[in-house]
Amino acid sequence: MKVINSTPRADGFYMPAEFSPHYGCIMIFPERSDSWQYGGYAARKAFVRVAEAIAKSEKLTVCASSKQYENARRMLPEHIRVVEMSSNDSWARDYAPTFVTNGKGSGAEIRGVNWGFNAWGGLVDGLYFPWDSDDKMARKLCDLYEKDMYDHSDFILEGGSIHVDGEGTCITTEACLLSPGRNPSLTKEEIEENLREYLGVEKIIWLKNGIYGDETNEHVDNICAFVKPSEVVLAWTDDQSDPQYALSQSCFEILSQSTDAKGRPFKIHKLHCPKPVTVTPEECEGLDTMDFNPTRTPGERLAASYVNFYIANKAVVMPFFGDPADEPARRLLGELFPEREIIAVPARDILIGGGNIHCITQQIPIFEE
Ligand code: KQY
Repeated sequence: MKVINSTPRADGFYMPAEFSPHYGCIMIFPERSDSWQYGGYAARKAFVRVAEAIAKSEKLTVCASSKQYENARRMLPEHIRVVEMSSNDSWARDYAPTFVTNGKGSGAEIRGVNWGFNAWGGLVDGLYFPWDSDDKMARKLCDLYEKDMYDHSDFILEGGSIHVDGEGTCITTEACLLSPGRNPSLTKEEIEENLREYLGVEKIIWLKNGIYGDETNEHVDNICAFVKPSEVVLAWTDDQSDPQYALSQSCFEILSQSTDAKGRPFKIHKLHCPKPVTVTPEECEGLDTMDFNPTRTPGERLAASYVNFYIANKAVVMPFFGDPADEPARRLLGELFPEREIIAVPARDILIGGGNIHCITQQIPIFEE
């Protein structure tokens, strides 16, 4: 693996959209007992269901620690590759490389971008310490896939904080990218310049917020996602007494008044959230403490949203929560992705860890093998 001393944009590389055909996906097997209740048993089962759904239509590699390697190999079907790799937790979207490509289809070359990772805010408001093993994963995965790498590790960014349309547009949130634990010495304009250079985009759409209570400082991948160029789904509620109401309204206004990099207005599909999902005392009991503090408290609201889906080549893998909004969400995604099977996976055990299906998957574009 070679470290390239330029930027993707300068070399004609860009991050493709998640809905475009791709080679495969990376996940990380869950284990840490202050993230995943009862030692991660239920989370591992949920991850396996996500993995099986994704691997129906693309190649999947699951990274597992030396302690979990044997479990992972036994629980996952044999067509899923399992490799031993150390990490601090299981958020592939956020610290596996962001892959960029210089073309479409089988003639394309892909390269990885290694952003800096500091557990969603470092010593300011990060979610755990240390994060050094997570931070090394992009480099290790570029090596594993034999892909050259742009090293941009002096810029803090998680993959879940950006969405692109592959045609020059990036959507992100101010709450996250301008948070004091990320890149406090950079202005908004300088942050935009970094996104343009390393994602190969022309235009950044800044939403103000994401999902209420999202501990990542409100990653975009929980509130808004592209379903095709100039078409997005937006997490929504009509309940004016819900603090999410104002956040979703503000996103709607910004998106309605924006155009994408090609000058097209956005078509916005409202994807209604489930009723607030809160942590039970029993779930809290099953979580180990961190620095002598509980990681969750009974009644705490989790950042549940159906927008946190993964677009596989022939399927959309979506979370479901046992809520009346599950079925309407499944129907809407079915209408938006008529050529893909909609696979709904029970996601509460992933949500307790602080994220959902998009957060635990990182996509790899098509390349010349
Ligand atoms: O991308 C994410 N949603 C990750 C959240 C990490 C939470 C750590 N408990």
